[in-house]
Amino acid sequence: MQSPSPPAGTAPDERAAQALRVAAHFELGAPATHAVPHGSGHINDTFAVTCRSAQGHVRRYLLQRINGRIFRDIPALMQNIARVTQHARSRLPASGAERALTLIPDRSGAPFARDETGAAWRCYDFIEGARTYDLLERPEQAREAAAAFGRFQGLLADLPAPRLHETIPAFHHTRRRFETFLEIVRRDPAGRVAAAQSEIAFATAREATVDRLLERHARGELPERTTHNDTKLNNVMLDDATGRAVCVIDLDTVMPGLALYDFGDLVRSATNAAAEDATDLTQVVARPEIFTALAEGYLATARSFLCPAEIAELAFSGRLITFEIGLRFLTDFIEGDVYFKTKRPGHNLDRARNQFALVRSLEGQQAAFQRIVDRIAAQP
Ligand code: ADP
Ligand code: GN1
Ligand code: MG
Repeated sequence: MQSPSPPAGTAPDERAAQALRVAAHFELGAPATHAVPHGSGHINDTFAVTCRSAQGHVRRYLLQRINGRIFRDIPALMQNIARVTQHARSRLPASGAERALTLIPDRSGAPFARDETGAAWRCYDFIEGARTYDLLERPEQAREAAAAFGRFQGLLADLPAPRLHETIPAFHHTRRRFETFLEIVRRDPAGRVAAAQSEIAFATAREATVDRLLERHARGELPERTTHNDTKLNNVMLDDATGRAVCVIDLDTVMPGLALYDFGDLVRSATNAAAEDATDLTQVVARPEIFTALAEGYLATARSFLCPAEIAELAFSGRLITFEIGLRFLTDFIEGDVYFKTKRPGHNLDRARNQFALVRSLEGQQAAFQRIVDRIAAQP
């Protein structure tokens, strides 16, 4: 490619201009005329690219600069995504409204292209007439999202061997996340430990929860499955007109995992009455009616393959994954904001405080949420 990547911190319009240049390396069928930053993901740089043919036909694509600091083996990552999208497409009924992401190859037929700096980019068909939600607006959206992720797990149950690559090793290994947190606190590389004393105390006091699912997995009670592992609400597209789930997206972490990690992250991202980074913690509560919709939606599509031990841990999984992601935000704050994109000083600490407030709310409602799961699971 001709143009180097703009360095981190480059103005958004310059980044978009680079996306436009990179678009020329993919098989888009018409020249790219316009690129704008898109979405609110914390990991990749995402752009909506518009192409206009000589006849005036307009078509959009989703172009992403893959975060190469986080994903160390891009060929393996993209091999996973190619296998998963092909398999999902072959399993989804052609007549249904739901679809799989479609990768657009580069001009050499490869599933990604590298720019002059070595940064990797990929391109998908743009899913039109649908959108993602950072903050849930209606319980029906929770039901749809949870049903879509349950269906997604079901679609991948018969993915032919070999096992998918682990794109981020030990991604949901909560014990290792906890050990990393302790190590970063010990090193205090950015001099921020003093600013996070009460959050560190909150996390340290909950060490006892981190092994529960890992131990049950080690005992053979919770099976390994192919899971999404990043099931936050804004990783599923909902149809603008019908509200129905159209496509599960953000497939970077689809790999071996526990089904409970997916349900847990739905609880984390959908039950919160406030945004993930809201600083008014009085607004951060886990909404029981949303939890009910999640459990109903997820069990509607996943109960046929889940085992009793998985169903028994659904309520706990929300609390665990909310704690785990809060711990990751806190670790990143202490380390100096090296992982998640941030928009303001202290952003990761705000996110950690928010997630820990949600953990408190989930802890307080644990018995009630367990009864909700038990009631739904008992229905024929
Ligand atoms: P990240 O890993 O940074 O979260 P995502 O793959 O989730 O990146 O993409 C960021 C956002 O871009 C999504 O939340 C969604 O709103 C939008 N998006 C992603 N893929 C598509 C697509 N194929 N069509 C339309 N919008 C998309
Ligand atoms: C990241 O990529 P995105 O924004 O959908 C992160 C998830 C976290 C989430 C917290 C690969 O998700 O693990 O739960 O932020 N993805 C990765 O909002 O680390
Ligand atoms: Mg995302």
